[in-house]
Amino acid sequence: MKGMFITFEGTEGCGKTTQAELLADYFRQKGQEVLLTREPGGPKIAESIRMILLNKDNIEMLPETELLLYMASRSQHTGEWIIPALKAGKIVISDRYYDSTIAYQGAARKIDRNIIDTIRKYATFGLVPDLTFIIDLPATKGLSRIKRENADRLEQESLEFHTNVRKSFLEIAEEESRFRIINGNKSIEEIHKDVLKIIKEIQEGRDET
Ligand code: T5A
Repeated sequence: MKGMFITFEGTEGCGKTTQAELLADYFRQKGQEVLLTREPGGPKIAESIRMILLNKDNIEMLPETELLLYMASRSQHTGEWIIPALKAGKIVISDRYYDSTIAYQGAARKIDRNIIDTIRKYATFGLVPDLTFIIDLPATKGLSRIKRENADRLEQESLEFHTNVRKSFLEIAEEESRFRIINGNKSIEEIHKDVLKIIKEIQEGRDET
């Protein structure tokens, strides 16, 4: 498989990071070059913005500021890391990308979707993932995996907030063919197998064309 942009999405503690790492290992074992990265974050400037966004002391942050900071972080990440890696033929796996903004800042913070889509197109240079896994898990179950004393600013939000995020991911998944919903209520190994099944189907489809 040539360069491909794969993203993992879902609610807090759904197991995205674990699955993104396992998939990166799978590709590396096959001899493919992989950029495994995350949002908010990645390059230095984007990681600095991440610290502002997740700092639980920043309770006064306005939804508008939050949206623009996520997009600023994403713009640097996409332009500095993701696009050059894809041009070099690498497989890029990102733990979250702009679908998280639609779910968190759109559905949960109630920012107009048209505003998000307009800024998103500019901030990402129009880059859309080739494949997006949504690891679906009830918000309560994911949150129970996170230690409360370590909870960041977003994780501290209400159960209603996180339930809206989950609902939104399931709605977004209906919009484009790049989405695959994975049942997050299974073991780590079983979910990895489900992810690999989809990857292999896509590889076979590509080989036939
Ligand atoms: N955000 C992000 C926005 O609001 N807008 C945006 O545009 C973007 C990009 C990022 C925060 O920013 C928000 C969303 C987030 O609130 P983060 O620290 O990167 O914050 O946190 P998350 O992305 O939410 O990721 P987490 O690391 O908290 O959770 P993951 O990645 O879902 O889960 P993972 O793999 O780390 O696993 C959590 C725990 O569960 C276990 C793992 O071992 C680990 O202990 N686990 C399982 N246990 C049982 N069964 C399984 N199947 C398991 N899979 C994993």
